[in-house]
Amino acid sequence: MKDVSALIQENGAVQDRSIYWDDDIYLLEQERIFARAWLFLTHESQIPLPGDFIATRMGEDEVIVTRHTDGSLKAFLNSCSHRGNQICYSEMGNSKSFTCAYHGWSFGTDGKLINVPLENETYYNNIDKNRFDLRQVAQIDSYHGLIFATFDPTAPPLMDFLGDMAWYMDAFMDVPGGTELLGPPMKSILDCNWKVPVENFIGDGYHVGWAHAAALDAIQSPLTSMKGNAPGYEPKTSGIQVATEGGHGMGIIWDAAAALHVNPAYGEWIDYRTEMVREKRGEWGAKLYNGHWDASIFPNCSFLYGTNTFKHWQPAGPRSIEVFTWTLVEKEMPEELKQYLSVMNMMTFGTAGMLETDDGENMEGCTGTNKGWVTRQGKVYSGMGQINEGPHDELPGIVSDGIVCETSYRGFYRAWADMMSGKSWEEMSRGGSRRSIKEVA
Ligand code: UNU
Ligand code: FES
Ligand code: FE
Repeated sequence: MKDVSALIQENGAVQDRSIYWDDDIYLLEQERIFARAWLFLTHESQIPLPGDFIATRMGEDEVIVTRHTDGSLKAFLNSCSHRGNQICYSEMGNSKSFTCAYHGWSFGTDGKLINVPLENETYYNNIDKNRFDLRQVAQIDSYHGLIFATFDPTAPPLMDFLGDMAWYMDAFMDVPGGTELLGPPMKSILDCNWKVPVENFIGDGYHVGWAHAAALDAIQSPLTSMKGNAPGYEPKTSGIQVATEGGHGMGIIWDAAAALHVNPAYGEWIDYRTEMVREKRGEWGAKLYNGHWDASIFPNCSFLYGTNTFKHWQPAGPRSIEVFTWTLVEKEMPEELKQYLSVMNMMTFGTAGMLETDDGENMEGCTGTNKGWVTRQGKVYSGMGQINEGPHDELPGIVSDGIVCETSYRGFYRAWADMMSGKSWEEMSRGGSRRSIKEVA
C-alpha cells in the first residue's frame, strides 16, 4: 500500500487519487475511521418506544439499534455470537427479542443472550451465556435527537467530537420543540467512493450554479440567480465556508434558508422563527438560522439546512455507497409545511431528485475515472481560497472569504489524514485537526 502519510498534501489541498479507488485504503478506513469515529445511527423519533429497533451499519459492520425496556438506547452487532449469522433482517420494527434463524439463539433488546435451544440437553447447563452477549458499541449518545455511536472506548464524548460544529448546528437544531428527521429514509445506490459526496456537501459552492444550472432554472426559485455563475452573482459577499475542528464543515449562503423553495409558507416560517432565534442566540444565531447551509458531519453524514435534506452516505465497498435521504424539519412546523418540505426534498434530493441526479453523475465520474492505472497515479486539487482564510473574530473554526472556495474540503481531508495515520485522540487534539480555533486563539 502507498505511504498513508503522503496521501493528503499541502495542508489538505491535494488528494492522492488512490483514496477514491483502492481496496487496501478502504479496508484501512474501516479500521481507523469507521471503527473509531462517532457515526450517525438514526433519529430518536424512529425508535420512541421500548422494543423499537432499526437495523443499520457502522461502516461495514451490521448493527441493531434499539430502545431498551428501560428506555435507554442500545446498539450492538447484528451477527450471532454462535456461528455468525445475521440475526435481524428487517430494517425496523418492534420486538422483545432477536432470534437467529440458524439455530435459534435469542438475544434481548440490549444484545444479551437470553435463550439457547436445548441448553440443558446439549450443553448440560454448562454454557456461560454472558460470554456470548452481542458486541455492544463502546459509547452511544444523541445530539438534539440525532443518535450516534462509536466502537472506540477512548473516543471523546459526542459533544467534544462534534465540537464547534455543534455550536453552529445549535442555531437551527436547538429551536423550541426541536428538530426531527422524517423517515423512514429514501434509499438509493451510487457507484462512487463515500468521500466524494461528503466533500461535495461540506461546502461546494462552486458546483451549485454550474452542475445544477438546469435544475435551478426548472425550479425558478430565488436561487435561480446562481445559475451558470453568471455576472451579478457575488461569491465573496454572499456567504462563507467554515472548517471546524475534527473535519466537519459547511458552506453558508446568507439570507437564503428558503431560497430553493417556491412555496412562500416556508420563508414565512423562517422569518417568524428568526426572531425567536435572535432573542436566544443573538445576531450571529439569527444570521446562521436564516442562511442556507450545505454541511457534512465527519465522517459520512451531510445535510442541507434550508433545503431540508439529511444524507447518510453508507460505504458499500470502495467504489459504491448506499444513500439514505431523510427530510429535516422542525417539530413545531404545521403538518402541511412538513409535507410540502418532504415532497420538495424528494423532488430536489430524493433518488430521482433534480439536483441529486446532477450530483450523482459527477460523483460517479470523480470515482470511476480512477479505474485507469495511469489516472490513479495522479492527484486531485482542492486549493481554492487557501491563501485567504483563517480564524474569525466571532465565529469558531477556519473561515473562508466567500462561498466559493475549498476551505472545508481541506479541513475534512486533514481530519481524514489524521485518523488514517493512526493518531490517538490525544494526538489529534494537540496541534492536529481536532484543535478548536477558539482554544488556540
Ligand atoms: O447542491 C448543493 N450542495 C447546494 C444546492 C448547495 C447550496 C444550495 C443549493
Ligand atoms: Fe471540477 Fe472538473 S471542473 S471536476
Ligand atoms: Fe449539488
